[in-house]
Parts: sequence; structure tokens; C-alpha cells
Amino acid sequence: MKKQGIYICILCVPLLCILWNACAQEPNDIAPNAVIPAPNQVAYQKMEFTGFIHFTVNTFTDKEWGYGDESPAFFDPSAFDADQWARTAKEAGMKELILTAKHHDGFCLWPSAYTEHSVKNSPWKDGKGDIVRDFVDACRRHDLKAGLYLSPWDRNHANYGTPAYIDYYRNQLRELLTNYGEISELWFDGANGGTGYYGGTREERRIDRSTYYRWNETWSMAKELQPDLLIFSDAGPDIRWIGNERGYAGKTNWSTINNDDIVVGGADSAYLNTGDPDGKSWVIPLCNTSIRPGWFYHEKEDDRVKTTQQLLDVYYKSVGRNGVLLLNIPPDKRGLFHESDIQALREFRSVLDETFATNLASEKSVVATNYRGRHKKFSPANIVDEDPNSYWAADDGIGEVSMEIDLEKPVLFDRIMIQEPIRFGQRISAFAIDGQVNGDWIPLAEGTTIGYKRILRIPPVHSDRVRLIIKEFNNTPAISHFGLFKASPKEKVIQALSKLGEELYAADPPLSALEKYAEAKADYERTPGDPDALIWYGRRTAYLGDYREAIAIYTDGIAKFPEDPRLYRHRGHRYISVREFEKAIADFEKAAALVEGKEDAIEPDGMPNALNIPVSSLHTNIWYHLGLAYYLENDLENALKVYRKGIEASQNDDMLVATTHWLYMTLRLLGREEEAGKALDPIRADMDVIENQVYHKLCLFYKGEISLEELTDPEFSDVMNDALAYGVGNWFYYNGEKENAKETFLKILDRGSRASFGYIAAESDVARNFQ
Ligand code: FUL
Repeated sequence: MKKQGIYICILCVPLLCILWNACAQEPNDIAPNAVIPAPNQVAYQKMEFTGFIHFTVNTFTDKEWGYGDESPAFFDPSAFDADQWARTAKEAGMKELILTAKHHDGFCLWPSAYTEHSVKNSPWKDGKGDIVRDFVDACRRHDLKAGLYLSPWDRNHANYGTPAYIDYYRNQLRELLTNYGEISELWFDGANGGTGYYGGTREERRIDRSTYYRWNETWSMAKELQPDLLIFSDAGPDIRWIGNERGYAGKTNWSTINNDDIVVGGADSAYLNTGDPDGKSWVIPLCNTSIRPGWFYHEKEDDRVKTTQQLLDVYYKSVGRNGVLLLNIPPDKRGLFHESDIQALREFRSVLDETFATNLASEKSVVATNYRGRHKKFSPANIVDEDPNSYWAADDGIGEVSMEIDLEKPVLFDRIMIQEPIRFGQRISAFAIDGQVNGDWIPLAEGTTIGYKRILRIPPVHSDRVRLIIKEFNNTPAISHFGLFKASPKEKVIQALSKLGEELYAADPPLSALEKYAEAKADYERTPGDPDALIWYGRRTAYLGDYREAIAIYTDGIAKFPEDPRLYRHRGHRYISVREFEKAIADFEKAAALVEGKEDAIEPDGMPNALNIPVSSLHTNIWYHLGLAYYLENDLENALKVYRKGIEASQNDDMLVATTHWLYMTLRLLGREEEAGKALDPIRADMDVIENQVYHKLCLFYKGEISLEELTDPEFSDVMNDALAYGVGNWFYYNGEKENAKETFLKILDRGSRASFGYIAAESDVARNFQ
């Protein structure tokens, strides 16, 4: 018996060994697609953000396209410093810079042996300088890759249009690829032929784009000289144009296209914008745009530098849509990046750094409906780890599959990042993301392609579980990374769509508001169990103009303190700000139900009046705003009922005049003129109004005690705000003076403040009555 046992054990050992080895052996990666990127293309895509530098005689002649007859004497930067370019680019997070070694005007920024039309005949450094040399050296000092733009179209060269020019062009390319060390990228733009100087002939020269340049030979020559080089053009071969100069990739964006038949300069931009799921070549989508309206520096554009918000928008529509962003910063006549551009880049970078500093899904537990062979190499946990090479993958042949991330507690986020391991190709063509909020699953976002990186911007949401559903794919799906982020408060999110369809963003908050916000936030973080701290955090957030985040904060508060009427009252107010009137009504109705039979209390004021005496109470604020929400929905009967309650609850003259004004307008719009007149009975000229002088005067005007002239008197027009203008416009309206009404409302929309109730009312009326 004992012997037998030993035998069995002896037999077991090799068997166990075999089994053990089988388990320990790493399974193979997923099979790659037929079209995959080359390793240097993967590396290029990972750079994400690169910079463009347009610099030539145009900088000095204030042109976008030089004619080709500009004297090299124009080129004389007074304080040229390529290190300033490289330092700025590096600080902004760029990984590569591309310089216009030659633009369409033909002027060469290096002393080419093949032309006199170059820096060697410029006064700069007495003709001894070489911008290309200084540029590549500075890039290397700052650990940036250096790329070059060599315009095929040359409006200076006598031979342009003949085969001799192609020799000239290739000779120049050879100089650049031989004498300046490693060049990472060559940029071939698509502007070709037209009028020009052409050695003095000053004529129009047309070329056949599909045959003239013999691109394939030129590109082979370039790659022989520098094998690691990547080539950009409409058609690739390595990097393609995104099809527009705003830098926006398509929401669907495949890295593959069929480029055999694409003619440089004659491509179908819609095709380039979305790529082609059936494309036979991997050609990276590159999104180029300029930080200013022009590609070259023009003093008159100094105040037209893209704002941080505009730059972020470009970022999300390029890097966030599987593209690489190439942002142009044109040096000025000094040969330096302008201070405004540097400032814009700094702010842009700091917002991005803040936004993406913390992945709220990092290292959280993830379960998937399926993972490949149930092997940890493909575990869903890989999508939230720090290893950029690890990935989750499904079993081959699987259908729709989903992953659920447990965030442990409600987490506030508004950015979702997803990445595919593109070294195996691009696979996913439909996905959706849901979030669990207060126990219910709600859809957060959906999309088509992902690719190297997809970032989705969504309104802020508090969710404790998030689910990624991968619906359609061309091969076994895989995900390398998943992230949830909360945008920096410095980044503006779309707050609302106005009733006229316009996107509304918050204006830049004053510093004092930011400081108070920071205090309130810190207070709340210290005492998260205190509803007052939460309310102040929400209010201060709203004063920054970030109503969406304020709403999310109150929503969080409601989950914690569902019986606190103040949270519904404040959230309802912000639903009005973002034009979601039905949600506002629901919140105020809930607040009204919660305060029923309870004592009223004065509300502290976040923006105190001159006497620092708060004039509104919880109850009156609920009625006032509920009435307004009904009014904005054009539900005048309900507005009327609510305003009557507001009048009853009013404890001071400020609330009384404010509510009476809206009550009066409501009655007039309902055609109940007599009742409207009666509603004004309690209004007298000698009331004790601290804050609401505008409403007081409006009521006196309705009563006929002051004239329209007096009401709109410039003396008073200091406070001629949206509320006053709306009252006047509406008075025109219900008195049948429709044209005057329209004009007044449009003036409010033109000059008013988008968050004011007068503005929102004018906007709703214009949308309803004047469109
Ligand atoms: C275009 C050119 O015509 C513009 O001037 C600019 O250089 C842009 C990047 O490429 O083809």
C-alpha cells in the first residue's frame, strides 16, 4: 500500500510539472489585425502633442503666403532665440517641433547651396546664420524631436513647374536630411501651384498634382537617408492630414485608410477626417491648427490668440479622438514666441495637468463578463493599472462584452478616457458607458471608435459603479486603459444649451470668487457631514459659473441629506441657470413639500447687498424660484398660484416688490389686467427696499407712478440691468408693441449676462415668440 502510494507520487511529479508549466507559461498575445502600426508610428502616436513653427519673410511682411519676390533683406529677427521656442514647447508638453524650413515663398531658413534665396543673403547675423541649425540644436537640448516642413510649391524658383525643380527640391531635402542629424518627421503640405514670382516671370504655373512631384521616389530617397523618419502628407505614407485646419478629428476616427489613390493636395477631406475601417494602411491622423487665426505672426492678431477653453476644445477633438495634435505657434518679428501665446500655452497645460492628475478609477476592482482564457495576463484589472503595456482582452469569437468598475463610493467625474492597445490594430467600432447613480444605471456616453485614445466629455456625474460595454469590433476586443477624471475647475464645461441653441460656458470668475470657492471647498472637505458646508461649497461653485458642478454637488448632498429642503431649493436654482426648467420645478416642488408647516428662516446671502442685510428666506426663495421656473416654461397658471403664495410668505418689502413684479407680468400675459392692477395695491413709493430697487421702480411704473423715461433714465440706468430691461420689453409685449418688445429682448441677449433671470426670460421669449 505504502509502495503503491510512492509509485503514484513518482508518477505524479512529472505530471504536475507538465501541468505547472502549462499554467505558468504566458499565453500568447491576441492575434494582431491585418493592418497594424509600425513601432515608430506607435511611438509617434504616444507623443500626442507636437508643435508647428511658421517663420519666414512673411513674419516681416505681414503675409500668409509670400509671393516669392520678397527680398531676403526683410528677414531680420531682432532677438531670435530657438531655446525660447523649445523651452516653451517643452513646458507646454509638446514632444516634437516642426519648422517651416521653406514655405511657399521659397525663402530658405538654412544657407542652402542650391539657391541665393535664403538666410545667407539676409542681414540677420550678417548672412552667417542658420535657423534650421539653431532650431534642431535647441530641440535636442530640450529633448524634443525635430521635424521639418519643406514646401513643395515654391513661388520663388525659376524652374517651378519643370522637372528641373524636382531635382532642386530633392537636393534641398538631401541637404536637410544629411546635415542636421536626426529629423523625426517631414511635413509635405498640399498647396500646389498658382501665381508667383518664379525667377522674375511673375506668372501663373499649374502642375499636375498626381504626377509632377513623383512623391514615391522622393519619399524613398528620404527614408534611405533617414530610415526612422516619418512622412506626413494628405496621403501619408506614415501620417495623414485630418482634413481641416481647425484640428478636429472625426468622432469616428480610424487610423487606417486606403492611400494608394490619394493625391497629395487633392484628397477627400471627409474621408481623411474619419479614416476607413477597411483601410489597408495604418496612417496616423494628425490634427494641425494654429494658436492664432493665421499660420504666420501678425501683430493685429495679438488679441486673437486662442483662449484656454478653445485650446482645450481642440485638444479634446484631436488627442481625445485618436489623433495627434500639431499646434502652430508663430514666432514674431523678434524671432520669439509672443508673450500672449506663451501665457495661453501655460494655462492650457496647467488645466490639462490638473484635469488628468488623478485617475479616479485607478486600481479599483474591475469585473468583466469575459476575459481571455481567464488568465491574469488578460485580466480586466489591467485596464486600471499603471502598466501601459498590459491589457484586457476577451476570448476569440465573443459577442458584446462589458466590464464593470467598482468605485466603492459615489465619485464625481466628467471625463472618461479609453485606450486600445493599438500595436494589435484598431478594433472597436461601437461602445457605451453607463454609470450607476443612486442605485440606477444611467447612460453616460456612447461612441464608435476608440483607437489609441478616446476622451469623452460628459456633464459632471456622481456615480459609484461604471460599466464599459463593448458592442462592435472587427477582431477580438482589447482595452489597455480606462480612466475617469474630474476636469480642473479652471476648465470650463458646456453649462447649457440656450433656448436658442447656443452653447453656454461660464465666464472667467474673478479671483475673489476663486478664493472663496477654495475656502468653501476646503471647509466641506474638512466637514463632509455638515450640510451647511456642502451648501456653501455648491453656492461658491455656482458663483464661479460652474452650474453643472454645483448641481452635482447638491445631488451628492441630496443622497446624504434627502430631507433637507435647502438642497432641492439650491439645485433647482441651478437647474434654472442651465435651462432645465422641468427639473427645477421638480426640485422646488419637493422643497415646498418638505417645508410645509415648518417655520421660515432667513437665508444667508452669498453676495451681500450694500447694507449686508439678507432679504430673502428659505420659503420665499422656494416660491419665487418655483414661480419663475413655471413662468419660463410658459406655465402661467401654475406660476400665478405660486407667486400668490410667495406674496403671502413675504416678510419684507424687498421680497414683496420682487414677487409682485413677476406676479403682475404673469397676470398681464394671462390677459387679466384688472387683477394685475389690484396686485399692485400694496406697492408704494416710500417702501423700505434695500436691494430690489429695480423691481420696486418697475412696479411703480406699472402703477403709472413713474414714467418710462424716468424708469430708463440714465441716472438709474447704472442699474439698468437685465431684469429692468426684461420688465420693459415684456411691458411692450403685453401692450401689443411687439417690435419694441423684440428689440428690447434682443438687446438683452446682445449685452446681458447669460445667467441673469432677465436674460433667461428674454431668451425663452425670443425662442417662443420671435423665431
Ligand atoms: C498649408 C499652407 O498653405 C499654409 O500656409 C500652412 O503652411 C498650412 C500648415 O499648410 O498647406
